[in-house]
Amino acid sequence: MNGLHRGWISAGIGISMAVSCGQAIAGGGLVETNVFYEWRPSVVLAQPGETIDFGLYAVSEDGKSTESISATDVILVWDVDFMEFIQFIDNSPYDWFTTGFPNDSALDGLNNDLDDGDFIYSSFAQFFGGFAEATPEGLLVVTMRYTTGSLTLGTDIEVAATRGNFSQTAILSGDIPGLDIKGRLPTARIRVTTEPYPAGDSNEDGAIDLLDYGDFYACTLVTGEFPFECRFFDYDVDRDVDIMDYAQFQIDFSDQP
Ligand SMILES: [Ca+2]
Ligand SMILES: [Ca+2]
Ligand SMILES: [Ca+2]
Repeated sequence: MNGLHRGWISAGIGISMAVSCGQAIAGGGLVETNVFYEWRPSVVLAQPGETIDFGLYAVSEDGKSTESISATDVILVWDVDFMEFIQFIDNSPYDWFTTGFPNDSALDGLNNDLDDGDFIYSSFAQFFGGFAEATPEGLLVVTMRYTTGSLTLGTDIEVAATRGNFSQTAILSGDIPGLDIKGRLPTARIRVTTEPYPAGDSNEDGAIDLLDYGDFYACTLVTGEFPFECRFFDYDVDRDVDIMDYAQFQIDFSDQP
């Protein structure tokens, strides 16, 4: 289905899902975690007031096989000072039976207000005609549209494992009824800035070289609040300069004049 939706929609018979899918009890056996969620994009530099579409993908973890999915529950948490939720876009290549925001007012009430920094999104696969399939390349589950707010060195849209007393993020298996097969959960990181600046090039002389390396090293030693001048080196926008950033700095580094 294509289209833009703000509320809960149901294709087919009208149903109301007040209860979100809970974590499965796997009959005393090992709980498999075969599918992980992923944001695309996961790191964004944006201007204030910019609209960004974040695709949420379900990816099969072993990189080879596909995994059958019967339902997904996703808790999103974000900071309303920096990101405003606009709507979800039902643009999955799979035709979900239902997709959207269930009424959970009898539970944690995350969906009583979609603009307060949290909600739980749910989708259910078709009962007949085939479940959804998470592939190694990733199945687009849904797209979440946000607009950026105030300037920030970095803010997150986090997929949270749990929220409140009842709500849980889950991916239910299509092969084993009730089994939660979710793996690791992603965070999208967004820097809101009016100042385009070259990553890695802290003295802005057009080269990423030993002159910048001195600054990079100094930024790795920082403790406490992340300094504005270290923004050049925080490639993954998680408000630190560490080995993850060094990996990209190393790739970009040139000692040529
Ligand atoms: Ca809410
Ligand atoms: Ca430089
Ligand atoms: Ca970093």
